[in-house]
Amino acid sequence: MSAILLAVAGMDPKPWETSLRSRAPERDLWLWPGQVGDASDVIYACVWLPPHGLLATFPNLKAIFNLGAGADHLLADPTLPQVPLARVVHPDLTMRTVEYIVLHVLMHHRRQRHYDAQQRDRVWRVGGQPAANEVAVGIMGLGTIGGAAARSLAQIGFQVAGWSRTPRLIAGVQTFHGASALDPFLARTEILVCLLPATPQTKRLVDLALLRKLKRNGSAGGAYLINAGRGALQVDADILAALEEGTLAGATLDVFEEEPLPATSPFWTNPKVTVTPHNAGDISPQVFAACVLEQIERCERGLPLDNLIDRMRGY
Ligand code: NDP
Ligand code: OXD
Repeated sequence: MSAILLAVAGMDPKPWETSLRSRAPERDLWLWPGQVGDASDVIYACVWLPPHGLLATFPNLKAIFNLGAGADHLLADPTLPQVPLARVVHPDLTMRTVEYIVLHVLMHHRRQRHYDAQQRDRVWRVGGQPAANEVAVGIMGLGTIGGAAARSLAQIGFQVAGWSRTPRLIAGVQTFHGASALDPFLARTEILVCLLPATPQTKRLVDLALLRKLKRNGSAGGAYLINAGRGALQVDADILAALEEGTLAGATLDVFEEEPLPATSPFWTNPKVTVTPHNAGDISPQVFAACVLEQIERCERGLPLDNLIDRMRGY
């Protein structure tokens, strides 16, 4: 027997189960918790936020497939089995996240929240509006998703720059890399987009000191922050302080230090903040099933898996 385990927490497993079963009815699929038989039968695991310790209970596991891009939750499990760990890399996930970034960059650039407030108050007043080519957007993280977002924003006309760990070249995008290049990158950035993985090096990077290094957006008076990477990258209290003192004119947050965002969080009611429930880049279950089954076939043919997480690097 060789079974595939599906263990997802914090969301409905049904669509993932249905997609895997319909694409591969011949395969034995076990749904955790509940439909799990002899642990030694499990060879592959498809997971999202599984409880730490769970994967270590399957002694014959050959590979782990993360349902999303960021595998920080898995890497934080001290008992994670030493088998290949792959993430999803697919245009479906990339372009959904790019949609989100473009939407929120434009929302801040066009001061949409200000016009929403005017509409609520039945006010007809036209404000000044810079062109995209007068505004500097900076993207932290120039990987699969950050790179695609940079290209899309550059195409709209924004002055786009990106910051990564190692050098990256993207046509039409000014690139910075490494810790020593962070300050010059921030100094030219009016709208900061975070698309970094959560690693020991990036944890709590977005704090008040970092936000104060951003360039003030001319028309808004403060800079803007969009975080669709991970909540661990930011210090929630410092973002609130930056909004309060005017360093930030607004923020869009898809991720938080604690998720789900507690009902008592001041982010919910802050008029300068847009909150979304970590849904910037949902992947479709059909696409996920196709990717995983392709990976399993590679494994069975003795080929190396694609899109492996590098455990030393942390992403
Ligand atoms: P990639 O692994 O393709 O890219 C990561 C980027 O971050 C790379 O450019 C990398 O640099 C850079 N980076 C990593 N560590 C550092 C560091 N210490 N200093 C500077 N740059 C660094 O990831 P993706 O683009 O696919 O996804 C990025 C993250 O976005 C995911 O890890 C996940 O956490 C998050 N995400 C969130 C979603 C949501 O729904 N909110 C949806 C999808 C992703 P280098 O190029 O040198 O390797
Ligand atoms: C993530 C994802 O990593 O949704 O958050 O892919």
